[in-house]
Amino acid sequence: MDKIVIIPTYNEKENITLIIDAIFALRQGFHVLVIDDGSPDGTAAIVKSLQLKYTGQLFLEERTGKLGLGTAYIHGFKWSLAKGYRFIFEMDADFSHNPTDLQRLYEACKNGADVAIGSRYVAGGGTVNWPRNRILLSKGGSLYTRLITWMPVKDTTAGFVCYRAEVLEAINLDQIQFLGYAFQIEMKFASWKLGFKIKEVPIIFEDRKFGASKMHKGIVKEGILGVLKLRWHSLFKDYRNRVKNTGAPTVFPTMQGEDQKVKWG
Ligand SMILES: Nc1nc2c(ncn2[C@@H]2O[C@H](COP(=O)(O)OP(=O)(O)OP(=O)(O)O)[C@@H](O)[C@H]2O)c(=O)[nH]1
Ligand SMILES: [Mg+2]
Repeated sequence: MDKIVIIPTYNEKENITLIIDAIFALRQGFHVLVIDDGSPDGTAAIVKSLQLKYTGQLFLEERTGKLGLGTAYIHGFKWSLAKGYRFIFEMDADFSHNPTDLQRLYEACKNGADVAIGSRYVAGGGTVNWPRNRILLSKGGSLYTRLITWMPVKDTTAGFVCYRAEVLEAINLDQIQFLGYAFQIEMKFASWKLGFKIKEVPIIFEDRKFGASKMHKGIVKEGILGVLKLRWHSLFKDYRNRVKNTGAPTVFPTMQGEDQKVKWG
């Protein structure tokens, strides 16, 4: 029970078999957990059929509707902690993240980092085939986040990450509020505020070739407001204590908890 890659999916039938096969083809002992939000295209059924081939290494959690990337990951984090995994990865299904980079993130965590981020914006990192407006949005978002929060991370919206289990255990996951890019920013912000060591590992990020993007204006809006909220709460509302796990057991399974999120005061 060493390492597990969490892949959230919504309508990824063109990618899901290929990405799962690619991870197991590495033969580096990664297990995979897919969190599917009732994809109408039948992504979950494909995963179920692959489970026969990858028994005991490929897992599926199904939720009833599109509940967002953030709550999918929180669900996956709790599931993975409950099973005892020590290195827990976030990765997209659409090949924007190259499976061969998983081992580099793992090694960074093995060699001293608590959180290893696959980063587009450190030397050696970059993007391929991404439209100019997406690059601008992503780079602008990262810069904006750094200006407001002073967080020492270059790629703040990155979604290719390895967390040591200790980090996720230390965070009160029920207090993570956001869903889209802001979720990625908040996880890094919480890790940093709790004093964990974050390392950025350069990666080349490629635009998806198959399937449709789930990106929409609401995600950007949540990011812009969310960063201000994080800063405000860390200045005046004791964010650090709020997000620290005080030892109360995290509830699992979380389907109900996801609907009953604690609202920020
Ligand atoms: N379970 C679940 N997965 C989601 C949800 N929204 C997106 N995903 C998955 O999260 C991953 C990232 O979503 P993408 O649409 O690729 O988002 P993105 O990478 O920001 O956008 P693109 O660059 O346009 O691809 C993919 O594996 C999606 O299938 C959701 O609400 N629930
Ligand atoms: Mg994508």
